[in-house]
Parts: sequence; structure tokens; C-alpha cells
Amino acid sequence: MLGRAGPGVLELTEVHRFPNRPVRTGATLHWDILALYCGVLDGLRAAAAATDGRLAGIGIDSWAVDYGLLDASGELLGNPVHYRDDRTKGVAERVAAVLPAGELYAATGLQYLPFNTVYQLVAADGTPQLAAARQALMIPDLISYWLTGRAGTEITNASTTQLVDPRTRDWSPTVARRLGIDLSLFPPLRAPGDGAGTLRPEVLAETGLTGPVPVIVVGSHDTASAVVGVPADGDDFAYVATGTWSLAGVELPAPVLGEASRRANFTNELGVDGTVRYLRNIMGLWLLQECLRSWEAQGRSQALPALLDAAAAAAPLRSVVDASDPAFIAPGDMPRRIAEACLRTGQPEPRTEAETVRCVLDSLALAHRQAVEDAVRLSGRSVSRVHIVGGGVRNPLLCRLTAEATGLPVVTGPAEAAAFGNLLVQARAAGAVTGGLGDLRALLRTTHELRVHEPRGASGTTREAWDEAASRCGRAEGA
Ligand code: LRH
Repeated sequence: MLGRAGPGVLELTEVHRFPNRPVRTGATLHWDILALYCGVLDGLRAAAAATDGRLAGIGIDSWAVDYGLLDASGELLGNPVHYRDDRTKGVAERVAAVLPAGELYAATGLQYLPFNTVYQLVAADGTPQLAAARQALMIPDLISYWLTGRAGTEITNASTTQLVDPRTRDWSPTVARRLGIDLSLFPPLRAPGDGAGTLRPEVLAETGLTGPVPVIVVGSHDTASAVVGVPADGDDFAYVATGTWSLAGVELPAPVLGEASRRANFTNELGVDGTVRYLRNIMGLWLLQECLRSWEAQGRSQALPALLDAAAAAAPLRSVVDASDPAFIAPGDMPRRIAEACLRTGQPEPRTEAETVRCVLDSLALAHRQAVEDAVRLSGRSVSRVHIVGGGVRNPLLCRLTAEATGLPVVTGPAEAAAFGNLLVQARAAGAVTGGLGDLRALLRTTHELRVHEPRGASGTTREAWDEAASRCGRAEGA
């Protein structure tokens, strides 16, 4: 994404897009990190062509929790393992035997997800690769290292390792020591707005950019950047950052760490400008993406808009599943797993593709509602509206259902919130714009058109109907 920002100006242009295709070798699911880096270089080449080679900055964000290991000479040791790989199966139980879940939560405030970095590192314990590793770099930090030759650990992404104390915004040496994790693997912490070095001469030569080009630290966890890109006014809002995942919650000045919060499986991820994202990770549009992939493989693919129209016409809330259920994390045959979850909870299985899509979207809307209500209850923050940002903005049925389920107005846009959040933080560091998150969001509001879905209930659903549906999907509380 090529961005332009200044007083009254905030624009993004997509100059290059490339696929991100995980690769399984043997039993292990990997990220194809060199293909991704290649895509980044192609993107920089396209940006150079569009700007006469001049860029004021580069900011990098990506999904969280995953990392690459480097050896003593700074070479990558193998492809990073994908968080959807099942190497962490059973690891949480082993960890809990050493550090009870309540203590781990009190120290880190992170929701239990089987793939949190801490579980991945424990799963990797004893492997030759980890033994040879001298440095661990989170994915955006790895890309930044290759671009600049300088290593650091960006704090918003570091907070998803479950090795950071959200009160001190620093590593938790106690957690690391008790789990036998060597924190010196991670280079020093850095924060959004810091400098991360400049592009290496080789990168300038390969991309046609003219140096020096600074790499600027942004909220390198994509969700941190996406929440900067929520165009909210004031603080009485909840957000749902939708894409492969739905991240639904509120923005707070400090973490909420009690046992009630742990049992509700709420997370305290660190945000830009000292904020905390108090949210729940919900499986998100991954459920739909995987259904589409299965149907395509069976030669039954349909255009998404037609499928969404058919889903809109299908009966509401016929069957719902728990969209936070770890049973849906791994790839493969999602329609079958959804049907099984419906049958397991005594509900009719979806009969058609449209019914399956309706089940997925009703379930996501229900999960959004539960997360928003739990966030309000547990944090005490009052909320007058819900902002939906990210790819789900392009799914009007999901946005409408979320308005109906929450009973709150839903403001949608931008779809590229993470890229806008990334751009805004860079622009501020470069002096092109000034102010706090409120000022950055005001710039977004004044330069973009937003859409509002009122909670009128076009499906004819009532609050009671959503309550009744919630009682059917068998959501297990806590870890
Ligand atoms: C969204 C996201 C989310 C994480 C998951 C691994 O892209 O970063 O916030 O939990 O990926």
C-alpha cells in the first residue's frame, strides 16, 4: 500500500498484492516467508515506480504470535511455523502443570489461545533448531531486519507472545523463567514511532528506491494498527476488527486482569500510545474462507455476492456454532466441521451452501455481540456504538447482523484500517501529521465516508431470539 498523509489528506493506493500460501512439508505447516519477503520487495519496486523512487517511510505490520529463528550469523533457521500447525496440541496442559492458568493470566493478561508464542516456544523446546537459535524475531520484525539489517522487538506484537506484563509493558522474567524460555532470544523492545533503521543498500538497488528510506516502527501487530484505524470519536465505542479473525472489544488505558476476565477468555493486547486492546479473538471470516475453499475444491464454487444474497434470504438463527471454538482453527473441510458442531448441539445441520453461510454469519454476529457485552461488563466502559473495520466491511450482511445482534448502531469502514493505522503512525513519526489517537482518527473521519447500520432488525430478529440462539451453541467459558 502506498500512502499519502498530511493535514486534511489521508490516502492509500494498492500498488501490489500477492498471495500468502502456507506450505506443509512433512507434518508441519509453515509460512512461505521468502515468498512473502519477495512480495514485499515487489511492492516496494511498484511504490518506487509510482513515486520516482522517493518514500518518506516504510511501516510493517502482519499477523501476530509467529516468529522466525536466526542462527549466530543472523541466518534464518527454517521457515517459521504457522500458528495453525498442531504442534501446540496438549502443550497448554504441560504449561499449566508448571504455571497454573490463573497465574499466567494474572502476569500477562493474555487470552488462552493454543498458538500463543509461549506455547509454540515450549513445543519447540529440545528441537535442534531452537538449540541453534541465537535470536527470535516476530514476523514483522523479521521483515524489518531483512530490509534494514537492524533487529528489534516491536511491543504491540511482543504482547501477543504471552511473555509480556501488560502493566509494565515489558517482558515478564518470572513467566519466562518458570517456563524455561530464554528471553535474551528476543532483541530489545521498541515502540510505534521509533526508528527501525534505513533500507540496506542492496534493498535500494533491488527496488529502485532512493536512499535514505527510514523504516518506522508502527503497531506491527496488524490488529494494533487496525484499531488505530478505527474512525471513532470519543471513547464510548466498541470495535470489531474483521478479517480472517474477528477481534472484538474496547480500547482501555489499563489492563483488566481478574479471574472473571480470564474465565471470559478476554485478552489484554498492547496498543499504540499506551493503550490496551481488551478483546476476544473470534474465529472470524476464516470460517467462511475455508467453506469457500472446500466448495471450490469440490467444483461447487459460487460467486460470493450471490451466495451472500442467498444467505440473506435464508432463515435467521436456524443453527449457530461457537465461533470461538478452537475446533475450527485448523484448515480443512470446514462445512463438515460446522455441520458436526450443529448436530453435536442438537441443532439442524445446514442443508445448502446458503444455509451454511447464514449459519457462519449468524454465529459471527452472535460472537461479536457476546464479546461486546462481556467487554462492557468486565471493563465498566460504556459503549454507544460498534465500529467494524477490516475486510468484513465488504460483507454487508455480516455488518447488518452485527447491528441486529448487538442492538447498537454499527459504523463500518475503512476496510483497510490496518494499513491506515500503519500510515497514520508513520506520518506522525515523520512529522506530517500531529496529535494523539483522537487526532489521527479525526483525520480518518474527515477524509472517509462511513456507513451506519441501524439495529432495526431487517431479519425480524429480536433480542430474545439472539439470547435463545446463544443458549444453543454451547459456548464453553474460559480455557
Ligand atoms: C489477525 C491476528 C490476530 C491474531 C492472529 C494470529 O490477523 O493478528 O490478532 O490473534 O492474527
